[in-house]
Amino acid sequence: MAKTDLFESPDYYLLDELLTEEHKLIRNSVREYVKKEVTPIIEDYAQRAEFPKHLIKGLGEIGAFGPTIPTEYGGGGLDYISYGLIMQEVERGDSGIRSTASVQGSLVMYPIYAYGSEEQRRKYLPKLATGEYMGCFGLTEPNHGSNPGGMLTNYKDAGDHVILNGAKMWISNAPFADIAVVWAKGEDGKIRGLIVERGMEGFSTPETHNKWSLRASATGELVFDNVKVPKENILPNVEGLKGPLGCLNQARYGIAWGALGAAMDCYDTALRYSKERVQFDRPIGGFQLQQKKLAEMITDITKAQLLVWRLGVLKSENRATAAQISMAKRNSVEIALNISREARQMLGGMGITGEYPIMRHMMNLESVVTYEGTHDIHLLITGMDVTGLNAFK
Ligand code: TGC
Ligand code: FAD
Repeated sequence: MAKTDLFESPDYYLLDELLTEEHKLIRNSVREYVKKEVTPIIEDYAQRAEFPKHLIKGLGEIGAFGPTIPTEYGGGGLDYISYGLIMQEVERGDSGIRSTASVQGSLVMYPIYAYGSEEQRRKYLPKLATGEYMGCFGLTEPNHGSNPGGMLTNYKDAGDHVILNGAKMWISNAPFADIAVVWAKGEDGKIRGLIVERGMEGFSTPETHNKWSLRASATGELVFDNVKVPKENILPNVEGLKGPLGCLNQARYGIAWGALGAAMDCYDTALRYSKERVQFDRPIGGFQLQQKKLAEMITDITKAQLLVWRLGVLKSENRATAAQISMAKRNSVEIALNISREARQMLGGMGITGEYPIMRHMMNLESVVTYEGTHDIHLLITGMDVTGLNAFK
């Protein structure tokens, strides 16, 4: 049954005053889209573990694919606050839908824009911006997740093309993607990005099943068995691990805002429920223990909103560091997970049902806290940044 979306966004410190009219317009139009198109159907798709493919066109129309890519390539030409607000609103609907948008914009369009040739930009970006083409990003391998530098996927020179071999796993959008930006080692041991197209012989994308998290997002493997990739599909302007990690900066930034959207939805749901649900002849929101939960939730949301807003300003000025982005990604996901767990308890038994979005957000966030760098990896990035000492290896 389609659900009515009563979401009201918390703004305890009047942070709307920090936004321009354009920011608010973008945020509100995405919010309306999510209320109309995503929340009424998302629970059913998540329960069935199916990606709602019909949303792709609309996501392209609201500018969720490549908001910061220049308009001449079909992107939105927007600043980073706008990008963040779009991700916040989309993830308020569902982290899996935000994943699709993050991968498309930050992990497929961004590397083609930042590292690609002019021909590659013109060939792929406009179609990716509308959703006519969908993309995925292959970095993680079965034996190389947190340590992507050890990857085994490799390519060998064969004249006008290269021969690609190896496998990637846990790849969002893989089962339906038209193209994959794949990171692989050349014979010189250097990592480069290749655009692999669906239909190339030896390239397959088996779907990953039985996920308890991000059920409305399609995840799969990328398998390369002597795939002939034309040399013109190699991204010419980057080599080394900084290529994929540069893309992750973009996506992690989007998650820092996105996870807050999920947190806000859980808080808003719990707040409303606490005023309506009566036990011992009183709304449960009148009990101190429930108020403690709500007060801590809104405090955490407000602090995180300030952090991502400031990060957005720095990012728009090209001054945000990778370590600052790590801190914000980690913080937003941590508070969102805690809020989802507390909010679920506030709904009692109803909290475990699909009548409310909280349990879905909570389960989704278990992926968000792992992908794009795990919680602990981001902590180590902060640790290394402040001490100058590397605790990874
Ligand atoms: P390290 O030696 O530190 O660095 C290698 C080179 O990369 C440079 N670099 C960065 N460049 C840009 N942005 C960053 N954030 C960067 N971090 C490092 C670095 O300066 C160096 O450059 P150069 O010129 O000297 O070569 O690398 P390391 O091997 O020690 O690894 C460091 C570590 C652990 C932090 C890194 O590998 C890491 O972040 N691991 C986590 C892996 C990860 O996040 N994977 C995500 C896969 S994609 C995904 O999850 C998509 S989910 C999408 C969705 O559905 O929403
Ligand atoms: P591991 O690296 O094996 O880590 C296991 C544990 O060890 C973690 O707790 C980790 O924090 C800890 N650990 C590792 N190294 C250290 C260390 N040095 N010090 C202390 N602790 C350490 N990848 C892509 O390339 N593209 C995608 O589109 C994509 N989408 C994904 C979608 C989903 C739903 C999921 C779950 C994952 C996705 N990933 C994707 C992969 C994701 O980025 C990895 O799962 C993540 O980077 C962690 O790698 P791993 O799972 O191999 O865990």
